[in-house]
Amino acid sequence: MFKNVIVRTPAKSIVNGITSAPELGKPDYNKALIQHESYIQALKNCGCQVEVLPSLENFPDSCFVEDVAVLTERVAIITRPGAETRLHEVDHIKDTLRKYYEEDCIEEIESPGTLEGGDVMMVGNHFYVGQSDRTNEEGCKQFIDRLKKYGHEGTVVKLEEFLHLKTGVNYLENNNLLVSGEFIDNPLFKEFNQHIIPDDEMYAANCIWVNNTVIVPKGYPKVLSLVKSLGYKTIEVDTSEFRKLDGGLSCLSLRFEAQK
Ligand code: CIR
Repeated sequence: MFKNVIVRTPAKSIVNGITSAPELGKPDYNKALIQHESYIQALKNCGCQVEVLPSLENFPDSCFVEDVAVLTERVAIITRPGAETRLHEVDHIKDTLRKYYEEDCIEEIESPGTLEGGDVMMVGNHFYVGQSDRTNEEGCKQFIDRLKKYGHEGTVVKLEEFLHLKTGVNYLENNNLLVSGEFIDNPLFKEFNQHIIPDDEMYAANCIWVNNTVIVPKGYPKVLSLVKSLGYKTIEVDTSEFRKLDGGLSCLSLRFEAQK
């Protein structure tokens, strides 16, 4: 269960965020704020206590707070983003994490390692980590070493196309995995009940399980009915403005259970 959630309010500079899809246009700041509010409300409806951090104008992508830390029940690992403009976002999360974790349970990824939280998928005690354009081999190695220190395990998944691991594969608990694109038929996932996301709704592979409810991006009817058919309660949240920057539901929060 996740009791705690951290989010960060989008900055006005969100219009200058990184995107691989400029053809979708720039995000509308006011609309992004409204969608962010609904996202917070959805998480509260799932029983989470939500801490809302202030916007950071110098960091256009900083509302994608998932990328700056990986939080487990035993350890907080501060990442080292591979996107240069995002590297120093981590400086703005450390103090917040100290409120939730003991100092000796806070770890960091160090240079030359890079790692972004979007590349990490938690399955109980096991963490899959995507080796991607943002998360390098050294970052994966450091991450798995840190995990082991706390009794967790890790597996590296090599990415060919997706931005992050969770852009294309997401765990919904109960052994259910949503898989899309390059992750379909990956032998690393063969033990899961795999549910294939159709190509025309690929963006919605990024759903999040929050305390037995699954939050699904609004506007993807096939994925919504798939998730419902698995027996989950669902909440739809519109993320159209974040999608313009390759951001999905998971990127917008850190979901965890605080240690203190
Ligand atoms: C970026 O390119 O870094 C942002 N525009 C999107 C980050 C999405 N984060 C995530 O999937 N965890």
